[in-house]
Amino acid sequence: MRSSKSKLNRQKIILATTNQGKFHELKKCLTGVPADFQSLADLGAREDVKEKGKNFLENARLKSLAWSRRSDFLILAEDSGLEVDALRGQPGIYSARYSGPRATNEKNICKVLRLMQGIPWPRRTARFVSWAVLSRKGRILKEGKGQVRGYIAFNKKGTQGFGYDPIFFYSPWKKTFGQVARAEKGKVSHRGRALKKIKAFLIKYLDAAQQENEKGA
Ligand code: ITT
Repeated sequence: MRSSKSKLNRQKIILATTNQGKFHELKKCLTGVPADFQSLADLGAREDVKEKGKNFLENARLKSLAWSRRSDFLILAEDSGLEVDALRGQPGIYSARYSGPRATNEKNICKVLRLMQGIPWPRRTARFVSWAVLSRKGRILKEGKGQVRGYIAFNKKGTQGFGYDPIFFYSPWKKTFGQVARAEKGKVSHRGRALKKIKAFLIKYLDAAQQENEKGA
């Protein structure tokens, strides 16, 4: 008979990110999934995974697989970033560290606004992209991509969210992502869209695992 401890373990999902803003959004996007979400700190993780990939998908796979080899839990990792058309797709995969090794959200935003000076509204188009990868024990179970289009605002607006949210203007709402609550953002965001596919998969996967468990009990 399987122990109740192993049952619990099977329902633990590690949201493998070092970014607190991302962690809370991932958790929000997965509301309704019957699992216990934990952070990398719960894995006792010390060192980070090097993001050596050429694109978001490669980096998301690298992170998810690396953490999944270090534990038995389901691991969800995500790689995302901002692509600005007038900057030929920058900052892209370098979004987190765009302003250098000691980058902060504030410095990254300043750099984008500086490079965008004098660029008129119609040419300020941009998109956020997200790739989410769920894996377990070194095997990928599901991948999901999401994106959302918007404009780079002339100035920062709003204090919610994280990263470039205060300068990402979402036209249908006439607001930046920095001006909306987490749950609202998740309905249209790149992350929310990528996570929809993962969420549907997880609900079926956990249900099947639960049934297996009950059969074996
Ligand atoms: P982990 O790799 O540990 O998950 P990270 O912040 O380094 O944390 P990424 O490498 O995926 O994650 O970089 C994502 C960066 O892109 C993030 O730090 C922000 O600067 C930006 N970004 C991504 N999604 C965003 C969002 O929803 N709102 C604002 N900025 C976002």
